[in-house]
Amino acid sequence: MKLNHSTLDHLPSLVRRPDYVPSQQACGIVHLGVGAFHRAHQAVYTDAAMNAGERNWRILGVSLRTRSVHDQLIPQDGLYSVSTKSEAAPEVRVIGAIANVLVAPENPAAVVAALASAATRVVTLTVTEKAYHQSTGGGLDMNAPAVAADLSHRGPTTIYGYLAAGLRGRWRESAGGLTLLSCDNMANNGKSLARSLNDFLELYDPALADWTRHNCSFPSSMVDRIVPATTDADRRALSETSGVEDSGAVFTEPFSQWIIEDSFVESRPGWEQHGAQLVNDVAPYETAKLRMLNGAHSALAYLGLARGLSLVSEAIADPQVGRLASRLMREEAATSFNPAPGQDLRHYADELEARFSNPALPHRLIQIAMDGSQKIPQRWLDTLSARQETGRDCPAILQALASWILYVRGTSGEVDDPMRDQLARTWQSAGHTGIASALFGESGLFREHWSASETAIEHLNTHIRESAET
Ligand code: CS2
Repeated sequence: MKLNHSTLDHLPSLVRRPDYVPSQQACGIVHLGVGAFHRAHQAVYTDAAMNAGERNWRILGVSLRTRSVHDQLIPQDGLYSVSTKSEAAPEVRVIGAIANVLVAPENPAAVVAALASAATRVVTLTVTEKAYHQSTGGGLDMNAPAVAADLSHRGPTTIYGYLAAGLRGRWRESAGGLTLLSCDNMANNGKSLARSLNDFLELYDPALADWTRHNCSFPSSMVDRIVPATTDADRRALSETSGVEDSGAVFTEPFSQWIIEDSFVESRPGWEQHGAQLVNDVAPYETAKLRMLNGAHSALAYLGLARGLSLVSEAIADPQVGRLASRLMREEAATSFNPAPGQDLRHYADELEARFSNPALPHRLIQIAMDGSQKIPQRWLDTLSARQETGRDCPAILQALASWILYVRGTSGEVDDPMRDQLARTWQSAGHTGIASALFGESGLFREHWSASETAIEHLNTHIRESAET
């Protein structure tokens, strides 16, 4: 049975559906980046709020690049299912929270109008690290061609161009301020968005920069749910087991966490009634998640791929790779920052190992290996830097980092990374013996994040040499 409004009441009873009539609810949120993660995370919390009786919080989704999600969801009236997979029986739930999906390049004016609308009170973002166009030294990369084009009003194509045009519309129409809630895996994601947008607006329209500083808020948030890319086999299995044909289906683990800095300028759904936590300071949770979960993920990815493995569950089960990921989390990442009172990092690491081992959720290492240059600063380099400052080394991270360095050389497969060409050029000029220092030495490409000690460079060189010999 094809999923859409008219079939909603006829779905098999094992499939949970919205307790509200989706088409009768107006939008209150614009979400940039309606990928699988958003559909399995923020949209689920918002759906739960509307199930509990809150009204008019549907989400207008925006795809910044391609039309694939639009083509999956629009013929289904925005409906899609989320299946949780574990050793227990899968649970399938239809989500009614997404009202529409705009494909930004095809209709930029509609995206700007939605951002400017007084009905929109919150803008959430899951656009991935690279869409923030951070320079390797931190802050907005004004020289990125897309940013430069938006600055000279030849856009919009970047998040900054869209937000600037939308905010200008709000200011002109007196539509009120906005909460801009970054849900991407970056350290201080809220502050970082605020700073980069402010840098952009100062050049684009300084008066608008001022209005934005006074009328908008940028809470930081930590988001966590493992959501592998959906495959055709997943969709077929869903149709066989539940009778639901759903092009927009997402498959995820039962675990879900959302910790949000409590700083909203306008109303918002009561997400905290449905599992989210509103706190004053997200930092310790965000740091633990980025350095432990994501840090271990990236290590499993590069070390696992080098050994010919393809899934996270295989890599964590591999005695050497699994032990290294465990050390990275427990001995290096967990000891690199001050936890919040009551935050039990040992228990957190135990939970993470169990989640990585979930046999029912095939999570491909290649998906995690993507965009490494954007991920390793907050996943590894911050840990390396914090521990180096207090004279402690990170043998596990150094081994993983060496594996990434070899990976981005591109000799064992296509590298999917916005810095691919720059990394390839660095490899060409520095070679095996100079690459570690060209990337992480005193004047290396990533020096703002971590300037490696001589000993660390030696360790990296040894790992690189040993790997080249095998
Ligand atoms: C992963 C994350 O793809 C990746 O880089 O490490 O997407 C990870 O699955 C999520 O952050 C989990 O919350």
